[in-house]
Amino acid sequence: PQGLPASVDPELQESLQVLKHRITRLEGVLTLEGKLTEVGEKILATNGKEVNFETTLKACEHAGGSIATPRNKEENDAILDIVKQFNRYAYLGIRESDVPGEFQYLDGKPLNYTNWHASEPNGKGGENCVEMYTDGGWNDRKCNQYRLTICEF
Ligand code: 289
Ligand code: CA
Repeated sequence: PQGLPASVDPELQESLQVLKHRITRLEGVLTLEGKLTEVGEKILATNGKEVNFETTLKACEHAGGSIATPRNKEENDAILDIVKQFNRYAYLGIRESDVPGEFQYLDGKPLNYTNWHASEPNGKGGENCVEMYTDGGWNDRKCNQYRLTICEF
């Protein structure tokens, strides 16, 4: 009957098990093909394309995700794996705030993890986006560069 939790409906429970199994298999295939990286609850993926920051945002949104945003060392390392695999810098989901030299997440919340490269950020209002170098360090950079698209889901 409608409104009952899934736990009391054996048919629905069975369907959920089948779906979970299929999703797990798909994730395994995509991971083996290097198209998907799992880190905690997040899935990271790249289409291998290099575009500017705004286009990265649109591409990730179009795919149902958002631009990769490292919130701890584990996530930074997972993004770095992709950056190294493609040997291309990538923009991150971090932007300069109204205060020159201060950076924040795209929703305006303050950063709770940073991995600035030595002497960065140094743009002081002139470099509003953030790219990841191939050593995992962050550099504030103009938003019009062509960088590897990495999305999180
Ligand atoms: O226009 C400056 C950028 O190209 C970068 O130049 C150097 O790599 C460093 O000064 C970076 O901080 C800077 O973003
Ligand atoms: Ca810089």
